[in-house]
This record gives sequence, C-alpha cells and structure tokens, in this order.
Amino acid sequence: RALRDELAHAIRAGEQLHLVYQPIVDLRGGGPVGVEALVRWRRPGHGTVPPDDFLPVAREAGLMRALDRWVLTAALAATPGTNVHVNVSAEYLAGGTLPGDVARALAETGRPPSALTLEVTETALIGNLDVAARLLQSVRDLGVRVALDDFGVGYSSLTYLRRLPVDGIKIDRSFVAELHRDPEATVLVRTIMTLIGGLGLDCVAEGVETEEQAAVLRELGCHQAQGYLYGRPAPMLSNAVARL
Ligand code: G
Ligand code: G
Ligand code: MN
Ligand code: NA
Repeated sequence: RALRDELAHAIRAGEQLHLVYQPIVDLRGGGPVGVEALVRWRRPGHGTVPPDDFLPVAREAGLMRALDRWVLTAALAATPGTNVHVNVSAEYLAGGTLPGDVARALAETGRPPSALTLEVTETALIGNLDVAARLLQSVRDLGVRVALDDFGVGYSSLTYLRRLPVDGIKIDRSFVAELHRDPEATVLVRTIMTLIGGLGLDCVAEGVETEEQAAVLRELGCHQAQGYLYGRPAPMLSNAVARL
C-alpha cells in the first residue's frame, strides 16, 4: 500500500502511533520542569519511522490536523503530574478548531490548563497573522501557555514576536550548537535574550549537548533547556523513573 494510505490508516486507528517524551530542565537547579511530547510511527514491517520522514507525507496528504489533534489528547493523558509541551503545526492552527480541541482535551483528561504548553513553529507559520493571533489568545485565555518553536531560523521572527500573543520562545538548536566555538553565536543568543527579556518572555534552549553550552546559556540568562545532555526522547516511564 502507498505510504500515505498506511499513514492515514495509522492516524485514524491511532494504535500504530506513540509518543516519546524529552525532558526540559531548569538550568539553575538542574531539575526537571516538564517534557516535550514527540510523535513516532511504528509502521508495520518497517520499524519506527521518525517524524522528519512521515510528517511531510502527513502534510501532503492533509493529515496534519488529525495527527496533531491525536497527539494533544494522548500527551495530556499520558503525563499526569507533569508539565507537557505539545507541537502544533501551522495546518492545525489554521484549521481554527484549536481552542475548542484544547478545552475538550483538558476536560477529557482532567488535566489543569497550566500543565500544557503549545509549541507553534514559526517557520511554518501562517498566512494570516491576525487569525493566528486570535486563536492563540483564545488558547491562552484558557490558561494554557504558548511558545514559539525553532525561534530565530524563520524569516519573520520579529514580526511574529510583535504580533502573536506568546509566553515564550524556544531557541533553535542551530544557535545552541555553535555556542562554545563561535563567538557570533554567543552574540546572537545574547541579543535574543535581551529581546525576549524586554518583552517579558521565557526561553527554553533546544539541543543542549554539552556542559559548556549549558554554562553559556545560564550566563546569558536562559533559565530552561532541553537536549541530549539531559535526556533523549523516551517513553514516559523512563522520565518518571528519572525523577525518583
Ligand atoms: O522527535 P524529533 O526530534 O525527531 O522531531 C523532529 C521534528 O518533528 C521536530 O521539528 C518536531 O517539532 C516535529 N514533531 C515531533 N512530534 C510532532 C507532533 O506531534 N506534531 C508536529 N506538528 N510536529 C512534531
Ligand atoms: O523542532 P523540535 O524542537 O520540536 O524538535 C525536537 C527534535 O530535536 C527532536 O527530533 C529531537 O530528537 C531533536 N533533539 C533533541 N535534543 C537534541 C540534541 O541535543 N541534539 C540534537 N542534534 N537534536 C536534538
Ligand atoms: Mn518542539
Ligand atoms: Na524546536
């Protein structure tokens, strides 16, 4: 069968999809503050397919909204007592059902809104910024947080920051990767920190792999981080055990 038919079936049935969770830590204390949910597909006969291989197919086939909606509820249900970040594609946001879906998913799972952060990818954003801003504000009115994902690599970062109601950003890992060897990367991250500090926004640094990177980020005032230094995406059980 064609890949996209198999994927459509997997998303409808739900059972071949699963989630892994990557820890997000406090850079000052080092302790866990939450997890990001990341989707995986166990394709029969092919093992586990990473999202970079099947999200483009889902996008092409018009399946992103169904996929992200499934992830939203599944991630909330699987992470009791833990703050969880969920990715929201531009397609899902543009569909207009996000505020209602979020309210329903919180009610169904009995989770508090404060436990949920939605990550909106700025590179994938958005024909209509006004519509996106209204939808995100509706979600925030529920008490859910919104973060701009992959911050800094898009064409319109500053416009998005100004026009979209968000609580924080995630600094793209391409900046973090260069931090301890490229002085210009440090200048860029310092500038990003000044910018978001002035706007009262939070930051999570992505892709932190070394103590040196963590030290620079701490010095620049970034308070949260995610990356292989702290943990790879893994089943929730591993995260729970790691916290004991
Ligand atoms: O898990 P991994 O680091 O391989 O993820 C690769 C990319 O796929 C990342 O950009 C991530 O944001 C995206 N991604 C992972 N899970 C989801 C999801 O549930 N929904 C959306 N829209 N993107 C996801
Ligand atoms: O775009 P998003 O932030 O949702 O992407 C998360 C992706 O980044 C996942 O695919 C995850 O596997 C990957 N990732 C997470 N931590 C690290 C890291 O420390 N180094 C690298 N190279 N990739 C990472
Ligand atoms: Mn993300
Ligand atoms: Na990201």
